[in-house]
Amino acid sequence: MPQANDRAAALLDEYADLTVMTGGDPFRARVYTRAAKAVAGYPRDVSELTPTALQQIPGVGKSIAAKLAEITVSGSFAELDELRADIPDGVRQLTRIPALGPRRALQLYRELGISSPEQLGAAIEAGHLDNLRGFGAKSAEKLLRGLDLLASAGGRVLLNVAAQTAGTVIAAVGAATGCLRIAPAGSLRRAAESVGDVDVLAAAADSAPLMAALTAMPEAADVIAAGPTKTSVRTGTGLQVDLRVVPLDCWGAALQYFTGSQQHNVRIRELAVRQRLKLSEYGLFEVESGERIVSRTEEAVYARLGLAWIPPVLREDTGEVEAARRGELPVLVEETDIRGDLHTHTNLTDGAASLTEMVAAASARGYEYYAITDHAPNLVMQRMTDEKMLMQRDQVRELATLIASEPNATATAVASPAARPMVLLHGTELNIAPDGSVDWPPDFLAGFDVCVASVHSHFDLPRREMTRRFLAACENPYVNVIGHPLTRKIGRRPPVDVDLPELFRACARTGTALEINAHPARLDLPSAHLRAARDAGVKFAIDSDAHATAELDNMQYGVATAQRGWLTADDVITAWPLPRLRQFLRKRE
Ligand code: DGT
Ligand code: CA
Ligand code: CA
Ligand code: ZN
Repeated sequence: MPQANDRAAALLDEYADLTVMTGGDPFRARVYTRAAKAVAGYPRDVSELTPTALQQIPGVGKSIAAKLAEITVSGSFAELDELRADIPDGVRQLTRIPALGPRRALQLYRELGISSPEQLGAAIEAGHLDNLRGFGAKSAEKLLRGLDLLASAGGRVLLNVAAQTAGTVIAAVGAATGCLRIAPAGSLRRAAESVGDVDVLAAAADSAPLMAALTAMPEAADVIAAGPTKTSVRTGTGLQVDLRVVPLDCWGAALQYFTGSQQHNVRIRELAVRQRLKLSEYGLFEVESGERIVSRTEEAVYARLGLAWIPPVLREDTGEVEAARRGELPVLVEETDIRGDLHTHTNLTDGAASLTEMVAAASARGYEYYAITDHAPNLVMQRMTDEKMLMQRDQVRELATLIASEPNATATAVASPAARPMVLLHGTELNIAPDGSVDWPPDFLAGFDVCVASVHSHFDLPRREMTRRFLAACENPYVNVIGHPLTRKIGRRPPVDVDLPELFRACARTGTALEINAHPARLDLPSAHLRAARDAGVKFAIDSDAHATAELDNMQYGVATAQRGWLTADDVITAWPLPRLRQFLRKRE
């Protein structure tokens, strides 16, 4: 996705936040939030579009198009600059604290002069919030928890942000004279759920042109360290990039070393020592003679240690070394195994694209089946009604007929390069109420092909009630998938408190799948819980939860999360052929 789009989207978002904070029209703010999402997900570079072309972006009218044009020219727009002048930047930082909305952030600023997360922490400790209207003891406690979460997220970024930065670096450095090989390493290569800094490894005889290419990048705002083997820069948004350059004959050993994790490397090195070998980023050496045995490929390094090559997603020292020694590594689910997506939205609720646009984009991915699952009525702000849902169902059925009769239709709304027509499923994303009930009665639910059910409110229920709530949802014969089960947002919202073993047992017993939500801010169910769930008999739906056509690509992060949980294609219902999936969806029989 073009970087100009992300920058423009961030500014529109900031404008929406500041509008709400200054008591402006919340509807106007929502228009900007929606446009920001659409811009971020738009496949073409907004800085290269004419005002007319900009208005083709969903949710972008004349006035927002003008602002986007202004952003391209000046890096900002006048109305935003005006609002910025009223509110210190730190106050907007406050809104990044989970549990603190824009209005209450402004209240803290106006009434107590608090203009940064640090000042907020100090004010809570000093008891300054105790007598503030609308802030009870409970909310002070929540705010402290939110501050902790913000701090522990530290400077870490989400996987997609790291991947994008790595992509830009690899394009620039890879084009430098003498670059023989280049690849991401570190936590990004392992697809960890957040990334502290981006590690890139390159091979070249002379590193100078590669290092120069890195420091010359417009994104390299600061050069932290510059040397012949390692150069580190920081981007404008504060993300560090470490570039290491090694001779080609050390490539495999260096890639193994810099991929980590550190705990995995410690384990591997112990194994080497026991074989009177020494492993470093330069190669695997015989201790006695000092002779280098292997270093060119990772496969050779692992093989010489008596191990099968271990996929980077498994290198966390959670049993992978032992499994590799015994030849018992799992055959991990791959992105090419994925046959469909069971959780996606359109602009009927909070998506940025129309039904036909989403279906066309899904079809272009070659899916065998695809479910549209817009929000259900109890999420009030989405304004869903029975009528709207039924009307959408008619549209879905019509579109399905069209695809079936014209699988290669290009003149019509759906462009499908797939030889086989994609099957459309009509579904919904239900809301699990605190008592475990969902939006509609059984007879209405029976009309859907698939139901995802998610927690979207009352995140703070005590464990016993939360567990009962999930169990009731599992018992509902129409609920097929529990969406983003822990409802955490990485670095922003903690997971709900639920008895996981009990939830897993209920899912297995009732034939309810747990989602692996692929959105990089969610990655939920988190990989750390997947093995326990699988061992309890749970099946998983890897879903994009796409709210824009470009977000269908997030599937890769869901697959990586599943891999980090050691899952195979058989564990994943969205990797199953349609007949097997349909049977699973008929849980009530
Ligand atoms: P991050 O950046 O916090 O998301 O996590 P990593 O795993 O990318 O960590 P990073 O960037 O500090 O180092 C990249 C890899 O390099 C790490 O996974 C293993 C290797 N490495 C770096 N320093 C050491 C070290 O002191 N000892 C060992 N065994 N390995 C290291
Ligand atoms: Ca790193
Ligand atoms: Ca690093
Ligand atoms: Zn949801």
